[in-house]
Amino acid sequence: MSTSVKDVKYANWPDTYGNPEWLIHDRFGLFIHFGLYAPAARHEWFMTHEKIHPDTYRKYFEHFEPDLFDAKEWARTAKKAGMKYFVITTKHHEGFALWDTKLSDYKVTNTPIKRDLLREVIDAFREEGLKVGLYHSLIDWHHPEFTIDGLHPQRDDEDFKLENADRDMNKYLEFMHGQVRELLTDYGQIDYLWFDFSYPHRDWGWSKGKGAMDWQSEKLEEMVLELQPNILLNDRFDLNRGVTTPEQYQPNEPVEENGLPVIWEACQTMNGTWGYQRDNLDWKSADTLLKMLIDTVSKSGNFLLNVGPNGRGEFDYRSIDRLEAISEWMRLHSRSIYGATHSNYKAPVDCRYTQKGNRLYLHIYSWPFRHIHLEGLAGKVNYAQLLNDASEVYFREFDPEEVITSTETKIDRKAVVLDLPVQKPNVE
Ligand code: JFZ
Repeated sequence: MSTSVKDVKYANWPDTYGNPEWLIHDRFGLFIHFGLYAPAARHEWFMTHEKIHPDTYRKYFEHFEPDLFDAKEWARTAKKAGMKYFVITTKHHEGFALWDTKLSDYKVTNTPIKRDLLREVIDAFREEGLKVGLYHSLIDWHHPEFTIDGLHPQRDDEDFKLENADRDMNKYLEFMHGQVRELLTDYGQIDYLWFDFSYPHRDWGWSKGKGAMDWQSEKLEEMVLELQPNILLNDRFDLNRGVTTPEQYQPNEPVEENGLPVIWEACQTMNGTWGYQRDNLDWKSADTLLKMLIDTVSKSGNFLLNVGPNGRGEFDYRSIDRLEAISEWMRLHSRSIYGATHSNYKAPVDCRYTQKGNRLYLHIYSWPFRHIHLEGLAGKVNYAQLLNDASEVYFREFDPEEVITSTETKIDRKAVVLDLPVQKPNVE
């Protein structure tokens, strides 16, 4: 018996949103960025970086043919890696719809692949028991009514100011809200909606950034909750509520606001880019990624790890290598991840604690020592073992404050499980 998170008050969680218990429990998800930027293979922002006009960009639409795409394979890979939910780009800033939308011709079913790939992904992941999350870009560089701002690929076109005078954001909003309505109507239960993103404070002089007023976020939120009352939302549509999503950085401690915990999710890349980037050499090691996952859970956060499938629709071998290493670690250590939170005990140098009831998991990032001193645990440890093989770990009390665990084994990245006689129910 654990106390339900329904009873916990979170600073960023309104009663009107769905119950976030599953998200907080599951901790680990797969982010997928898949669109026309996959065959271009040079970052999902290249349209803006290279100032490519939508007419020129169209060639990627005409050549989009991920013939090796296999949603079931993606889903199996994610499940094996211990991921319990996923979030996929339905439309990124480029404006291309990965589903058979009725509101635009710029959609996957009009490309050579001709299939509703989003539906295949949702069906396959659901089948494997993962919760369904949809990423949807508020920004749209393809739609002719979306006003050109400083992030737009056409920002330097000679006549952009004239063009803006002709652009009507209200028409874009009708389209954008309509597409969100489709996504939340035609694909069964959607567990998580991940909007991206708002930048109201940006000001380029000739144009301003966009936020809640520009997206009509209140109205959007109302529609979303009406269509999917149990849905979870992130906070990037600028209403100061919903899952907060620090991007490509790790907070220093559990996130709090006004003394209340905040539901947060670190979204992280494997190589610094979200869309597939062939020539990227910036790959994090599997070890680093696992440390990031552990670090996140040790601060009561979620970890959303990205994969950018390539233009043939496959996870590239460098992503697969990492996911396989993560799978093996998770097979042996996921008990220290699912349902775990931060601990109030202070972890030793280069270690992290995660805790679940009276189980304290000591994650040792590297093993430079023979002994590890655990502050504040004297008289509190009943039993200690390695998590990977349940082998006993020797410990003794050192002074009134500390416990020492000691082992000759090389236990890099392994967790030591400490059983504490705390009068809390064991929720494992
Ligand atoms: C956004 C996208 O632009 C990017 O392509 C990717 O999809 C990522 C997950 O989200 O990037 C952002 C959004 C917001 C911030 C930074 C990057 N931010 O608020 O600092």
